[in-house]
Amino acid sequence: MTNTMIDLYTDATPNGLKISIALEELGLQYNVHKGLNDGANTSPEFTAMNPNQKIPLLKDGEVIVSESGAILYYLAEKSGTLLPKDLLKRTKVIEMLMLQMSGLGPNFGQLLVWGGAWNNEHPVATQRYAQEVNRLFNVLNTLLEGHEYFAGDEYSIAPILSG
Ligand SMILES: N[C@@H](CCC(=O)N[C@@H](CS)C(=O)NCC(=O)O)C(=O)O
Repeated sequence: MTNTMIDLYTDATPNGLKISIALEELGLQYNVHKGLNDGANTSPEFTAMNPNQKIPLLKDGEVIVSESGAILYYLAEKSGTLLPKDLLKRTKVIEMLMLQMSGLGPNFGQLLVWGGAWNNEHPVATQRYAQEVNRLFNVLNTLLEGHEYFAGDEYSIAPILSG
């Protein structure tokens, strides 16, 4: 593992916290940059690193990675931990990664916007995302049944993503 100082552009959001948890679990040193203050994420400097203008973003020397799932995957590969070696177990962790990034994350985000930030102005939209989030919570409960963590009994990036 290279020992360059990691720079984390983040904020107190669910996606941002995933990366802080992983870095702390791995005991890696890192500098934190507030990513959403005063339009920091739309500044020319930040946009040059991530044209999508979203946090979290991780800079590790020459390596610049955005998307919380991709960052967790990078940190797992870099450290050689948090991903099972066995192909099937590893694939189950990737399955959880995909489910979180494509299902839970976006739907929960929409629920917070329609139901919270926009004061439930359009109840039908809030209801649509609330239903989907509840459905996904039931899926998570089922996936946890009989297992220590999401995606099996080995600690990995899966519980960090979904916790
Ligand atoms: N799929 C992305 C989502 C990133 C995302 O939506 N970040 C939000 C904060 S959690 C953001 O940067 N919002 C600022 C904006 O949209 O201007 C990930 O998992 O990293």
